[in-house]
Amino acid sequence: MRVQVAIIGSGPSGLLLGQLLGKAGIETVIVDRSSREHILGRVRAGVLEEGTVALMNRAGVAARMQAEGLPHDGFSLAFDGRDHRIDLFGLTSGKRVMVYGQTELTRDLIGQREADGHPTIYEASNVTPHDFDGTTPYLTYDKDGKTHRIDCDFIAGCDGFHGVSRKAVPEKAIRTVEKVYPFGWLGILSEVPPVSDELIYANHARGFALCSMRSRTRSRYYIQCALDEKIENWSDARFWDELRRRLPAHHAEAMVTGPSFEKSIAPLRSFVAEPMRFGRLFLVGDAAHIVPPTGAKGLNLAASDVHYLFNALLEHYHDRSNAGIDAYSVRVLARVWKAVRFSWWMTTMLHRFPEAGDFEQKIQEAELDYLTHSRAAETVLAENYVGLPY
Ligand code: FAS
Ligand code: PHB
Repeated sequence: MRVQVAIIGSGPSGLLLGQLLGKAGIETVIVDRSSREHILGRVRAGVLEEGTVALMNRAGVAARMQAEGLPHDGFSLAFDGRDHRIDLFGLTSGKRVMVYGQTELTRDLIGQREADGHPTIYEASNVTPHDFDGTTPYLTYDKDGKTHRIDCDFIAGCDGFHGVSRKAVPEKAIRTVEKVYPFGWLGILSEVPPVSDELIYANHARGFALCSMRSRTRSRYYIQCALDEKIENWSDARFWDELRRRLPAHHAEAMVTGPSFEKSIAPLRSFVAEPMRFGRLFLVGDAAHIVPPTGAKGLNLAASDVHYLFNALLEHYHDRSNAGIDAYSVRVLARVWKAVRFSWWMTTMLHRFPEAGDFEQKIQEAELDYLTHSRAAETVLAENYVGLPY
């Protein structure tokens, strides 16, 4: 098989890149180690920046998102028993975010890829990028008892944090920076109406909590938990009780509870690999960077990487210019690090750190107090939350 761009990974990065390239007449194949069903069953992000929405529009897969997604003009911070609303729309001169689950976005992208007849190879094992430091890179993978080869011009490593692409780069050619947080998020999905029309990020002595949603009838809730927590120790009743204890009384009393149909624990880390381009191999999305979900940036960073790489490849094929390709890593990392900073800042401001002393606690309270009394401070939060310009 030969294509122009071989994509490893059928998550949001790979699918969005594949859709944009396909619409531009650039041939791709996506190779993923997971099954189609497993990929469609993943529950992850819930908030899309305007840049991500625009890319979905440009990719021609935005119809359901526009019909079913929930535009949000603000969210609330809850602490000391009260709420403080951050008016995203007012503070950013009209920008907002779209609440639309990553699961649905993935479903839309897979559906459109199949409708357009672009190939995806699922359940491929030993996917390996080769010769990407030269001009004739290729992939190999095993399936149905045979080893297959895909020749290509470029390889997009869209295979997430645990993928093969980053690990295929010689150690001396890549630098990584990591911060692991001393807690995780225990999240549930439940077919109950959300406690509020907008998201609530809660700072509480018992730990962080987040009230989010997937629709007006489906809620997504998270509570900060210890890293060694086990799902089996968390009945629905225990989760609901703990969540309500971390919210102001008026939310706790109004909360509609019900059975969860998804329950999971995610660790929190900040991670960046530099650079993000190695000859004809590009790292995209979680393959190159991870942020704690507090700032709702993970999926959106993947989208902005795709924006830069798509335009760079378009320049290569349509304008015979490699300027975008050569600038890819510097351009994406400039935006990545600002999102890493924001996600770290939101996480540090809203979570309880086991090792925090009185000083750190007072700083956290001062941060929240400053935010609720300064339009300038609110504006900094708002412009980062809706997404900095590409
Ligand atoms: P993905 O990890 O989504 O996709 C990578 C794909 O590559 C997968 O399909 C995988 O099967 C495939 N792959 C991996 N290794 C391979 C190999 N060796 N060969 C072939 N294929 C391979 N972000 C938010 O903004 N908000 C959230 O609330 C949030 N919650 C999250 C919860 C969890 C548990 C996780 C893990 C992430 C969460 N994220 C969240 C971040 C998440 O949304 C990512 O940013 C997003 O999935 C990134 O998309 P991709 O870069 O496509 O990587
Ligand atoms: C979610 O709805 O899953 C979600 C929303 C906002 C975040 C993190 C997760 O910051």
